[in-house]
Order: sequence, then structure tokens, then C-alpha cells
Amino acid sequence: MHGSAEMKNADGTRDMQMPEPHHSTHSHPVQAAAGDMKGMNMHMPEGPALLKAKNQAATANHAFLVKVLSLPDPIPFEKHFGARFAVFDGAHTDRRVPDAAVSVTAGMRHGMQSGFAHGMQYSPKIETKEGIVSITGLSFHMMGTWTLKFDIQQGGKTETAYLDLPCCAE
Ligand SMILES: [Cu+2]
Repeated sequence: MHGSAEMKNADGTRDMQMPEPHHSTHSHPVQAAAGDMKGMNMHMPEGPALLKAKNQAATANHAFLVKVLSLPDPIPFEKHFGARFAVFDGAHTDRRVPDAAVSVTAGMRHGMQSGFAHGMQYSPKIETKEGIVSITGLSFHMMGTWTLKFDIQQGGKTETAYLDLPCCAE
């Protein structure tokens, strides 16, 4: 990182210039303690997510539509659960895509626009057959909004759909 805030030490190494006065007794903002919980420098939800899970999610360019076939309601906290989805043609949403290749990842975004702030503590098992995606071994270990990311490939098209899920209840 190069910038005007840089200072060079006598031995040539660099320190980041800190704005606080050297003898301040209150140099750390209170919210820093909560944000550093579990080593994550980001917002921590304090309770269950209030959103209602949608029953479908389209891919970015609407080539595909992922429909929820089964999902526990509510989703259990820190317990393994399974879910099933079906991949449909985005232009003909009653037409399933039997030869879709699908990979799914689960994580929490914590406000990130792309990618996940963190994933699950387990690897789920995913099987796709005739456009039906069966996932077992999902487990959400933090209250808040989780997201399933479906990467779908078929007929020369590769598109991604995101489905937000609320976590959780006992
Ligand atoms: Cu989280």
C-alpha cells in the first residue's frame, strides 16, 4: 500500500500512520470489540433473520429459474438439514432442464455484493438428477441471512442464482 499516510522508520520499514493521539486513554471505539468477535471484522446479526424465504430464484440473465421443492420451515439452528430444488428454463418456466449441471455453495454475505463473508462448517452433499437438485448436510451455525449460490451450466450457458434463507429457529 502506497500513500501519503505512510511513514518510514529509521530502519526503512513502514508503519501505518494512526490518527489517535499517542497518549489517548480512549483510542478504541466501542463497536470495534463487537466487530472483532470470532475474528470477523464485520457486522454480527444478534438474532434470527426476519426475511421469508422466496420459493424461487432466477439466474442473473434469466436463462434458468431455480424453484424450491422442499425446505424446512423454520430452518433448524446448528442442525443438519436437507433441501430439494428444481432447475427450470428461464424463458419457459414450466419446462425443467434435465441436463443442467449444478453446483451449490452456502454461506453468509454480511452485506458483501459478491462472494461470501464465510461458508458453512461442513461440506454439503449435492446430487443433481433430471434437473432436480438434492442437498443434504446443510447446517447453519450463525443467526441471520444465509445464501445458497447455484451455479448452473447447460447448453453453453453458465449462470448463477442466489437464494436467501432465514436462520434460524430451534
Ligand atoms: Cu455469519
